[in-house]
Amino acid sequence: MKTNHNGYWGPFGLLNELETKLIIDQFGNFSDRLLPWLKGRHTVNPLIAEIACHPIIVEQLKAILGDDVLLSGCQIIKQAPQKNLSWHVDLEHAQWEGLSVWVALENVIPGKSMSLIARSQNFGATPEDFKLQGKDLSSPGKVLDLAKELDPEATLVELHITDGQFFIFDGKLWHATQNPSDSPRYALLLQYCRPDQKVKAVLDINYPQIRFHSFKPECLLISGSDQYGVNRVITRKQVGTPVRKVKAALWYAPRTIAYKALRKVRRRFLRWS
Ligand SMILES: O=C(O)CCC(=O)C(=O)O
Repeated sequence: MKTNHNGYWGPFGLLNELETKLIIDQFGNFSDRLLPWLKGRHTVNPLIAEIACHPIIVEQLKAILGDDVLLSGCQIIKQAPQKNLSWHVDLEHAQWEGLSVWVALENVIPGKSMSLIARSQNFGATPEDFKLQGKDLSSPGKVLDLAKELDPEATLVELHITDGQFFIFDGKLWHATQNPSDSPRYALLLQYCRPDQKVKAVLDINYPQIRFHSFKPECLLISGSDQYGVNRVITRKQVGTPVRKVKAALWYAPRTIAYKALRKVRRRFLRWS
């Protein structure tokens, strides 16, 4: 993977207001609860697969990953008013090498919604590692001070991105999101890799922990071909077929539902995490 010094690329223009609304509507058209796994919407939802294959995104990805590209996972993310997601890396990209694309859909505020530490993809450690060591990462200034100890040229970037635009980042880049407004904020996360990377299906992300399903997830071929055969690869034509939707809802999704129910019981009665 040809990464650049900063660990991110963009923002680039992609969607108009109508298109961003159509993506948000997919929440209602196919509930998250019926997905084969948390980040498996691309297997059942043709519109999301279409956006993931958008030529403007693919052109940028090919310049970084080469001609052969898979979509390993995706998620429509609703961030509640006044909520934030503290500093982290995309934990799956600690397991396999990949890129994330974040598409701003609604109520993204330029300079206030997405924060990055440029060059942090090479730190070899995550913000969670430092939190576990007792470091204070409670403000962007403190995160930057720590980052500068690791790389004096690291910088804090409050990304100037607006609804309809996307940016690409190395999965190991430190980032955080905030919604300082009184309305929900929506974004689409798309995760890509080369076909030689072995992808797993995310079951649960609870920073700094990530759990995976035991089944092999379906990855969508975005460009080129798969010469490796380490993943289950599908093409655009296979996305959202009735059989795939029924299997997602009746065979795969119940595993996530059962896991969540069990987790609730453990937390309530056994105080497990
Ligand atoms: O959109 C968000 O609030 C979170 C996106 C993100 O940082 C992630 O999924 O890793």
